[in-house]
Amino acid sequence: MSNTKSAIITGITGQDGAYLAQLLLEKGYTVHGTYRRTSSVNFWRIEELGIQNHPNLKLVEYDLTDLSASIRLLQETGATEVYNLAAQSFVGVSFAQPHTTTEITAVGVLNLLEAIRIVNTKIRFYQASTSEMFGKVQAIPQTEETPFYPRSPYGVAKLYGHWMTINYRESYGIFGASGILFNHESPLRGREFVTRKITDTVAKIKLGKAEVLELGNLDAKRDWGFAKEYVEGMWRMLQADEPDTYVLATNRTETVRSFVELAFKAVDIEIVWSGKEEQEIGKCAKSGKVLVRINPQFYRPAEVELLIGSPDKATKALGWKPTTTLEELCAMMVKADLERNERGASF
Ligand code: NDP
Ligand code: GDR
Repeated sequence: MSNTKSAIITGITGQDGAYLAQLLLEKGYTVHGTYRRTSSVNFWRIEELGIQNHPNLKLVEYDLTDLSASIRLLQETGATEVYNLAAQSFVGVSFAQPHTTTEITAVGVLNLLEAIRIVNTKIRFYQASTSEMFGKVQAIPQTEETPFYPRSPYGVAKLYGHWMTINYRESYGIFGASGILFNHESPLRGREFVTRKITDTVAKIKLGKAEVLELGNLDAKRDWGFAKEYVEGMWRMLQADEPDTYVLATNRTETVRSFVELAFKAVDIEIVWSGKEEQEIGKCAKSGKVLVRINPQFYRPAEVELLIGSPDKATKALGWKPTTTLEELCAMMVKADLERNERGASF
């Protein structure tokens, strides 16, 4: 039987938007993917996935900060599920642009919730919440019950969106699900995020197109999973009988330094470390050449030192489980970056 469901994905030009669109199209949905007006087109991710010309994919121009546009988006598409993935999602930039981050990442959520309240309270809503809300962590591992302590304007803005989703669930009976997702990466990750910055630079070093990888805090620990698996969890949250809050994570944490080692290992380079903190360097074990060094510019005013999440609730209630290991994920990203750099791709 064909599925006639129709969904809105805000932020289809982002990593998760592209993977989620692919998943929903495979499931027979009509997908209304929103993008912002920009001076240059920005559809490389849906092109990489080969879905840009899918007959059931409709691209809609939309900005999350516009309330009346949010209302019209719901009215004109008639969608029954909304996945709110749009955000100013880069933690580092949120310190430099706290107002913009708040307008998009916090108030934008309110715009969509208000639009649902006005247009049709039966629309199911997914909010892209984040482990950044745990910030200075109050328990290990972090679960749905762990108290929040955000450490960036981005984390604070996301906490607002998370609580508003719960508030509209409790006040108006809206099916608002909040997914507290830990870091998830892929070959479609933006190059400003640390994993992709590492895999892209390692590929360039291997190909002789870059000399050195410059990073900030190597001691930060993250729970990294594969994005394609996480969007499946988002979909499952909206198919459940009741709206709820779920953590999606792998329950494994590694330092940025370990991810650097893994990425170089994927191109057969062993890294040896010396020096401390801002003086730390990583050298090629064979040649002695410096390949990694610290640039204080990449440190943040306040850091989230350690994240590790328990996905137990999602596993029990939704049957969701991550399967790709960090080694597999890192090797997949390095391979994609080698191939892109060889063909001179600009993303
Ligand atoms: P990306 O940064 O790759 O994508 C963000 C998307 O939001 C882009 O499509 C971007 O458009 C869009 N966007 C930004 N501002 C606006 C606006 N004002 N109006 C409409 N669209 C806008 O993020 P990810 O795909 O990695 O993440 C998806 C969501 O999940 C985000 O909300 C993020 O905060 C959250 N999240 C991500 C995690 C991760 O590890 N990836 C973990 C936990 C939560 P444009 O291309 O034009 O910039
Ligand atoms: P994060 O991801 O802040 O966890 O947010 P990011 O990859 O930017 O940073 C992870 C950790 O690496 C450290 N780091 C560096 N980070 C970047 N970007 N660049 C560097 O050069 C560098 N050197 C060290 C950071 O300090 C940090 O500790 C991501 C985003 O996707 C959010 O939208 C999402 O909510 C969270 O993951 C979960």
